[in-house]
Amino acid sequence: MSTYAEALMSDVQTKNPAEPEFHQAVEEVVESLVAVVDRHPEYRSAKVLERLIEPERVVMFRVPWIDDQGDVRVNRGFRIEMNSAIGPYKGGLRFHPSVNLGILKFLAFEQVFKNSLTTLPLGGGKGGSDFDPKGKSDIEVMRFCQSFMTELFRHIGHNTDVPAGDIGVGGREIGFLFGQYKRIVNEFTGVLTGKGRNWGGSLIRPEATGYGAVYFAANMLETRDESLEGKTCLVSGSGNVAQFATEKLSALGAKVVTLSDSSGYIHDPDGIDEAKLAWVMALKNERRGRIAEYADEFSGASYVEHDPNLDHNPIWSHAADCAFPCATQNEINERDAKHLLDGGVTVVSEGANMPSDAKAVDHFIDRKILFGPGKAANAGGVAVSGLEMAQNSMRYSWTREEVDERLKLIMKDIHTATVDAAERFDVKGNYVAGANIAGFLKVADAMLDQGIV
Ligand code: NDP
Ligand code: 2IT
Repeated sequence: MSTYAEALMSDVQTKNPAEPEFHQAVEEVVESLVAVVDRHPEYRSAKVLERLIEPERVVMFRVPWIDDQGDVRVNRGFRIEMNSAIGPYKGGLRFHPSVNLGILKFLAFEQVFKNSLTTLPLGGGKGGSDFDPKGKSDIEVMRFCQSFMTELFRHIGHNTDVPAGDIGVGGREIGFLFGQYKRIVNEFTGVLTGKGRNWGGSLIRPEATGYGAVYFAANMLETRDESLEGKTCLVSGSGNVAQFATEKLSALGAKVVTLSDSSGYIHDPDGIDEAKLAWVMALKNERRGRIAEYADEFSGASYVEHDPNLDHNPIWSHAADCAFPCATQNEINERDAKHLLDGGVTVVSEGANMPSDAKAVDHFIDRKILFGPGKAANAGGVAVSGLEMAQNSMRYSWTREEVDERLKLIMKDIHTATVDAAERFDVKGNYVAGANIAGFLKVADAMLDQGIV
């Protein structure tokens, strides 16, 4: 690392103690940008990087609610408004017991670059709560969402900050949040994305992140004159992103053999076809059950319980051609990366945010596999959120085919921008550096234009 990067990182660590995920996300970007600030001293003198790592605003608030037993519960709510240089803050809300300030800051930081890559005018933000929707009744989730929005509403707006879903926040939660916003503000606007079809949602938004990660993998494979047809794929997670990555992979002739949740993973060597996926969707989205049940339902499939004492994640040890991590951050470490490559994987497309840790990423890059980092590979979700905002502004909606076509084009543009930036800065084939640089340049130039704010 250069002295400049070292000084910057040391400052980040001192000012933001106990935020390891934020340090990890910043360090990767700073390493990619050393060559850029060397070539462009104007970014350095205007302290663009120093300003990018400091959120424009952080809101943290109490979320009190009453459970079905009549007991008072208290959770913590957050919204990180990271950067608005190129558009209103935009990014998801995560409801998960692990949520804390550092995790949301890493997500908000990555969102700034991702949103810039989409080619749409979207700034970056992220929010959420340590509330755990698992095991809660629909009414408890509604009470929680209403309390959460009763504070959040004053900080957001369709031209200010437009939240969406992430882990633990899907169509049900967005519905409750939107209902409460509309009730308080007395305005029907596109203040959230991922809305229901009948009340301002966009077709293809539920599918967009998973489909986009698959389109990105197809774009990477095309550079080697290959396609996804006939490829065996490992997918982790079994939520929104994993489900639609699996759907698109099957549609393109690939075979998905794994899925997981926080309790463990299933391996189905016969492949998770359309009928099996429909069963998984009903299990996860309606019955809200555990993925372990898959192995009881389908003969030939096996289930492996998560073992917190293992130093690796056995889902990544199965032989395959491609991997789509679609669960959560740091689910692939260096050992997992080695297992993936030993098992024949040559394509990794990150549906989740930062699922590969720093050493795993280094391993993928050293071995020159096709590695699509989350900022580029999973940008399809927020891109279609941007298209939802455009449709809301026009008070019009595009067909499924139109939105899917735009999503494909955006993913292709992101791929091209990433490849081009890597070439221009002498790191050809490195999608991590390419995505960080391409995402950075648009935001950095806007920040230069707008003065010291
Ligand atoms: P969901 O809540 O729909 O699904 C999350 C899945 O990941 C579930 O299977 C869940 O298992 C599993 N999971 C969550 N936390 C952990 C953990 N700590 N350890 C192991 N497994 C875990 O979320 P999404 O599918 O929307 O999000 C998945 C990833 O994709 C996240 O990293 C998110 O930030 C990212 N992403 C999402 C986008 C979107 O549009 N939704 C856009 C871009 C990125 P369990 O059910 O047991 O909790
Ligand atoms: O990480 C992400 O890009 C998301 N959770 C989606 C954000 C959005 O605003 O659609």
